[in-house]
Formats: sequence, C-alpha cells, structure tokens
Amino acid sequence: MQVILRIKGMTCGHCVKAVEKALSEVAGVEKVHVDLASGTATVDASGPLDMGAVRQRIEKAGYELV
Ligand SMILES: [Cu+2]
Repeated sequence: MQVILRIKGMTCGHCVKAVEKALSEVAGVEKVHVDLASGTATVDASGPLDMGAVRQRIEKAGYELV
C-alpha cells in the first residue's frame, strides 16, 4: 500500500535524506520518496503503516508529521 505523508520543517536536501532514513526504518516500509517542494513523503509499505511509529521516527529526526 502507498501512503502520502505531509511533513513540516524540511528546508534542504539534508532534511530530505534525514526524513527518508527515518521513514525507511519503520517496520514494513519498502520505499520512500520525499519531495521537498511539496513537503510530502510517499511511502510504499508491505502492509498497514503504524502511524504512531511513523510519527515517532519523524519527530525523533527533528521534523513534524502534519
Ligand atoms: Cu535541511
């Protein structure tokens, strides 16, 4: 399944890499694409995403799940 997340606080390519890394560590996540311009992350996962875990990873990396 594919989920599109809105993420606040990303300002540069480093942020994109940090968010991609954070999201790729969530269980079941197979592919992550972060778009800086729109502030979104497209996540492909093998099953339903644990949104609590997603939020935790993003916040730990220093960003905010909108
Ligand atoms: Cu940055």
